[in-house]
Amino acid sequence: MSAVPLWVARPAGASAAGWLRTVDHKEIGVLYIGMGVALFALGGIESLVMRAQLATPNARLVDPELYDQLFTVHGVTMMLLAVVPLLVGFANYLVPLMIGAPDVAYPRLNALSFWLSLVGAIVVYFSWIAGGAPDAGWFSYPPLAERAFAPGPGVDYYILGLAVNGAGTIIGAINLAVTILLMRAPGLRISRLPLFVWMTLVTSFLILGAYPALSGGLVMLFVDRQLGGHFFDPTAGGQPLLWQHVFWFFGHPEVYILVLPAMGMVSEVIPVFSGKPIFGYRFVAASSVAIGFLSFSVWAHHMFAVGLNEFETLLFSVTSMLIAIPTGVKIFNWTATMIGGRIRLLTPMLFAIGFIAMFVIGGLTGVSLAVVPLDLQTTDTYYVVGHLHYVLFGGTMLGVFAGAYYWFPKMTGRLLSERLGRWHFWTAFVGLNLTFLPMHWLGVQGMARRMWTYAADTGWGPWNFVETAGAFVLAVSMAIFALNVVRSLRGGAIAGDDPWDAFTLEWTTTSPPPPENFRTLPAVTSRRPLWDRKHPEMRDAS
Ligand code: HEM
Ligand SMILES: [Cu+2]
Repeated sequence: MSAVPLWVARPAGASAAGWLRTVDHKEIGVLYIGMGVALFALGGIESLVMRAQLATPNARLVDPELYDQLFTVHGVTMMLLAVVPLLVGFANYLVPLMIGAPDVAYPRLNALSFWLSLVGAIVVYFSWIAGGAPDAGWFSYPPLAERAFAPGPGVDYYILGLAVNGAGTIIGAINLAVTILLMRAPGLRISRLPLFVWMTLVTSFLILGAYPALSGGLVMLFVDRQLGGHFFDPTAGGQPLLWQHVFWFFGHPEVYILVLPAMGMVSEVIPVFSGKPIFGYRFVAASSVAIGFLSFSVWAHHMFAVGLNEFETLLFSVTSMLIAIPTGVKIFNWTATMIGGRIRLLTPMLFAIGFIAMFVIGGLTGVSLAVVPLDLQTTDTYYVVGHLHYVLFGGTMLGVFAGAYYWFPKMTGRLLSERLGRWHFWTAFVGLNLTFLPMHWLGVQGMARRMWTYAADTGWGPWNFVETAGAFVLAVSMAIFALNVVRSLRGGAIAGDDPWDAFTLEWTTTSPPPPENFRTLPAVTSRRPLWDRKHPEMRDAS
């Protein structure tokens, strides 16, 4: 045994060249997470500029053209370039460790995925200095996105960037799915997979179903813009609505691509911090599969206002409401896991509980939007902006923070500070509700989304001011997290292998794990292999 921890001697750790050529899943995971954090910061800055512009009526901080670019790039960033890499990064790092594998199935392909994703993001951002960022919204509807209305290169950078980024994401999904299906430790049957791994598996299939639709649509839009095509051009017999169908066939599953992994993280945190196995494991896993299938059957709920026929309206309204069932199953199971448990209210658990509460709000407003008459009143208003941020910030991001506090010690060997963690949680919780709750009221009062300013006599000023104040509270909250990470990396408490008294395989190896992940693997005879080793008398039979 050498005195120097093995990870210090890693090839990548020492040099930039090492990071460029690494094919280790943990290091690629770290690269992905780094990319996600950087883009999340950019998307956050864009949102702060928008919120500053909207703080008071008749503001002139940015002009309408810039505002269009800001909401477009913010949407693209958050939906595709920031949070997907964050989640894929966690999956990359954790899945092999949680299934007792030395790496992913195709390590070199894994590096390719990451670099394609990053290059795609850079191409999108390059548009800022190459003649103007895209400005047709994150879903880039034609004819607005056609050359006649968006003559600058912004939408072309959007197309090229997302195509390259999407190729990376698709390859990454294949890699994760094959890894989970073929590389599990002996005894780790599918029915014993940790739930984060389950949800990563479902997410991988969602990516494989959804992203190719986006790629195909992007190619068609590119043909329209650059090669004289007319796919979406109504003046030449094209169909603008075709884009909407193709885009939302991707776009709705994308929401679950962002939400399911976060649900998976919460499904790991809640049982450990309740000192109990998850309640209804099979239902939690099966409901993920159900959500996966259903998510491909709801896309036109984004299109109720375009004039669908009665059958389509009814169909997409009903399927959208059906999704509430498997989602409700999960909420029920998490809550039932907590009931009667020995709850340790540490930071990961705080974020997990916050996730449930906020996701319920976002889910309920989602169901309200599936009610077609209500949707027709509120579509393209701030009600929708409020809804989607409860799902994606209140849901996904709080889930990611739960996972970040939970697994940071495994990845770095250091614990994050609980005191700063609590500050981070409560400022995030207060900030997000201040920012996003009043949006529902403004939306119902008629404030349209994507408006760059508003008149004083609308009366929308005060709530907008509250929202902007909330957004800056959120910014402070993110700064507290950054401080926490930096301080812990410098001198946080040493974590040890298993700081949370956890259940699953990743906690049996050192923190951080050695290059080969495991020196010895415990026998897997249940869903909680580490728990069984610690408490042989309480071994469960599943
Ligand atoms: C950091 C806190 C955030 C703030 C303060 C914020 C704020 C905003 C604002 C002001 C808009 C523009 C509304 C409009 O003019 O229509 C917007 C749009 C949007 N945001 Fe955020 N946001 C945040 C985080 C997120 C996250 C985490 C996601 C997704 C993971 C997200 C996804 C979106 C999307 C998809 C749009 C719509 C863009 C479009 O209309 O094309 N946001 N956000
Ligand atoms: Cu949807």
